[in-house]
Amino acid sequence: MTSQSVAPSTAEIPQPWTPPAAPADRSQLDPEELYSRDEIERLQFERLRWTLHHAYNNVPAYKELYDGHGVHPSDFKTLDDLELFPTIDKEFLRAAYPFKALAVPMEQVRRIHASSGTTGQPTTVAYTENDIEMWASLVARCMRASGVQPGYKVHNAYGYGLFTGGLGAHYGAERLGCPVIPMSGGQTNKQVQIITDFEPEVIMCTPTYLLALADGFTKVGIDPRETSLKFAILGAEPWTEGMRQEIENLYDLKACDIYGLSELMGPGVAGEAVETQDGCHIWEDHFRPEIIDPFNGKVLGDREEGELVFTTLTREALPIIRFRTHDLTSLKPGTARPGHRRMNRITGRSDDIIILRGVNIFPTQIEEIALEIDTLSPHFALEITRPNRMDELTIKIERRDTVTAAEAELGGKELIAQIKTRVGCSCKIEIAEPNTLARSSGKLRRIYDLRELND
Ligand code: DLL
Repeated sequence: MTSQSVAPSTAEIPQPWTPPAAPADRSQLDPEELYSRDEIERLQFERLRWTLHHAYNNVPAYKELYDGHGVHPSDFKTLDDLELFPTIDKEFLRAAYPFKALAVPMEQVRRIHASSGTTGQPTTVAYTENDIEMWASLVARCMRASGVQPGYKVHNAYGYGLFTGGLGAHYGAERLGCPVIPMSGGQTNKQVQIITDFEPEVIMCTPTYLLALADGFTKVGIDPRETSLKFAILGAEPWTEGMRQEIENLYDLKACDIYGLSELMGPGVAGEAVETQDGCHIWEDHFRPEIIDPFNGKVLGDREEGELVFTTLTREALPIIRFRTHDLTSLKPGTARPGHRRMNRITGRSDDIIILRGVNIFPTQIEEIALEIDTLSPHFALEITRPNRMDELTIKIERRDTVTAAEAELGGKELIAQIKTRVGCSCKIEIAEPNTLARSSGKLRRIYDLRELND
């Protein structure tokens, strides 16, 4: 598959996308939202061609990867040829930490975010001005599809900071012509007060946080149905149709899903239309999705369940080609935006990541910390429950048989503190006696997710 042809330089393949100016009437759809499937695929082909050359010519890690596999961007002659190129995953980006995967000089970078990693080392996400514009326009597109109109006040309770949720939602709301209340996460009492006083029509946060917030309203004698909220745009963690029903009934509002991941840009890769509420439309003018068999990497057809893989089509600072998300789902034809396919709700992950209140946690992170505390053994299980509508993590961990229960309790306290600082989540600890946690064929089952997501 090695190509003899000389690679056209990126200069010969001009970037096929320049960010459009915000339309005067921001409630209008972007022209690409109305493209037919054929138009979308033609655009994808052009943009993929550019992306492959851009990555190959400017990111040594891609060049090395493709040379090693005997493929070259000039082998890409039809959309199906994307399969010729190897997939990448978080490891690829981790190896390039912090800036080795950048495809543009630093003076063109305007923002840097980071996503949580498995071993404490995050991966970096960088954006040019065009990338930020594209991101804002796609979040605005999701919000508009979900019923938000210019002028609606948006209470943004996604976390601000390195996490892409806060600033991603913020720029999207501004782009749509909405005043944003940059609340960030936490401080439930304050959130209750601000929503009561400012009367926003829209809230953006994780679905479980919106449920917890309902309890905050009830505690101070306010019926959530009496608040000003009319639209909720919820994502960053898996949720179900059952939870949608519960949220809509509790608040008397319309709740829509929003999907995204840091490596691709953040929230806004896909969003749900309020009139159909039938799954997120993936914005295929900027991202090409594929579903693969997680075991052998084979590309599967629409409606077949597998692992979602994404390629960015217009990202300048950090082109991402065939990134394995580990999210399990399937693709189905578009409805409200027929040219763009929809994704089913995420049913799980092909790795064992836990998403707890929007924070990504890997058992290996806990393991690493537990191993540093000499009164605790590496034998533990993670139990996730949802009492009072908020996710809770309990770590059941065996003490070492050389120490007393009291010494192990002290170690447990240290573990809680370390996890809070290094992973960013609160948890409970239960110290177990040595050799009491269930093992099957020598392996300890790490995760017991008791949240009843499969409704
Ligand atoms: O969670 C970006 C985001 C912020 C999306 C705000 C939506 C709203 P990461 O922290 O990199 O980025 O986590 C990405 O979260 O691979 C999924 O497993 C999960 N995820 C995100 N949105 C959804 C959703 C942000 N709507 C990982 N449904 C992804 C289910 C979701 N899972």
